[in-house]
Amino acid sequence: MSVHSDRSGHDAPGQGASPPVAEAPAPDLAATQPRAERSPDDGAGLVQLLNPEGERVPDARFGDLVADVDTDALAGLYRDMALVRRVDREATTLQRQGELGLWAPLLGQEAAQVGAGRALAVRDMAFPSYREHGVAWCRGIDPTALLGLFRGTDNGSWDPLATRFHLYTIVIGNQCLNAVGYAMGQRFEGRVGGGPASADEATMCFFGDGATSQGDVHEAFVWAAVYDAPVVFYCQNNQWAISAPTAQQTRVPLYRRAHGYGFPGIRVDGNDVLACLAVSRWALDECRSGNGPVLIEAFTYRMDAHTTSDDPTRYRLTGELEVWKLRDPLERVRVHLVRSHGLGQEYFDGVEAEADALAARLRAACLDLPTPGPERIFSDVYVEPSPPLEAEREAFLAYLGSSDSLEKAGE
Ligand SMILES: Cc1ncc(C[n+]2csc(CCOP(=O)(O)OP(=O)(O)O)c2C)c(N)n1
Ligand SMILES: [Mg+2]
Repeated sequence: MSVHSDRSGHDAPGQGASPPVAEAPAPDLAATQPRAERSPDDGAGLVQLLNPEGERVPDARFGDLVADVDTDALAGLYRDMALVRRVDREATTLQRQGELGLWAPLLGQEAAQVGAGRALAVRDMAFPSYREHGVAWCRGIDPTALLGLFRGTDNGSWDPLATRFHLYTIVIGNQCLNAVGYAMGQRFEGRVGGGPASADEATMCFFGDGATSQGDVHEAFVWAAVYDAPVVFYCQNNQWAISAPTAQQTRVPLYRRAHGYGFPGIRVDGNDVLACLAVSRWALDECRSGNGPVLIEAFTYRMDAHTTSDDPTRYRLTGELEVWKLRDPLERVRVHLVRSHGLGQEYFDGVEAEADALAARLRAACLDLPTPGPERIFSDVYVEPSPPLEAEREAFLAYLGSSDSLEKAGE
């Protein structure tokens, strides 16, 4: 597969190690002034490279950015999406069977996530919300590592620095502030603007349409803009924030919000993995070369419920879902691979078999997750020991052991 490296030779997700961080030079505050040459509007319509019928759409600006995506690479993107979809379906089933407390389905958003995830270089940093199972996959995180949070047995099990993938964030929009702070650090430490052969970095921040109404996201946009932070704001507009439609969040297309802050915004067909890959590559390169931030609005649709606790039939019409099924992100790639690349059924059968094995492994891993003791909620809260927290822990454990505790009372 050759999707793993981008045009400027950045290293690939899942391969290689991040370079050591250079000694931090003093921040160049003069360079944080807004630059007049920035184009306020890079969103002249929806970028699409593969339409729902599986036909390539010529695009003078972005087409070349995926010129390296040959049959193998495109088949690899299909495989990514198919396996991620299967993980998502299996996890939803596990929740229905009582093995997970909750699951946040990504059904329909596979292309938006795999396109962005495969554009990231290893050394780039990513900040997810709680639905980014496809991006996690691209960062090399085993899907079994996602389960503990939703089973309530851990608070997130991967190392954010080693994987360059922050832990899931459920507080809406909060990760945007974290991401901007991280990206400002990348800039202050001289890890942007070194040229194509350099080890420049960028940050990508994932959030939803509803999150754009949060103060945190507004503040993140302001800070990113005035500090030219190398951050790609990747908004998956899946049309709904639980039961609130996008029309209740904004009077303008979301990508245009960027104009008011003074950085480019662009809207991409979020069900088109090639377009998402191309636009993300462009935006990440902008950031690495010192031209960040950038806002991408990936226009997509959440085909399942908000979470397994939600019932979308209460607030949306089935007809809407039927329209989006025709824009399925996997199907258009499958059709294109068959018609234009001559890929045979055996390839798809192989992916299906791989998905079956992955689902079985996921299920077994879920049932095998150790149940932690009650003291677990106090661990990994702070890096340094915290006397007040330790006192709370002792008091809580003493309470659990006492006859006042509800558990004891029930005995
Ligand atoms: C600060 C905060 N307010 C409210 C919630 C409850 N909440 C959870 S998800 C959600 C909707 C988010 O919608 P969107 O940003 O569009 O993301 P999506 O779930 O569609 O991916 C809300 C309001 C929360 N988690 N955090
Ligand atoms: Mg949404």
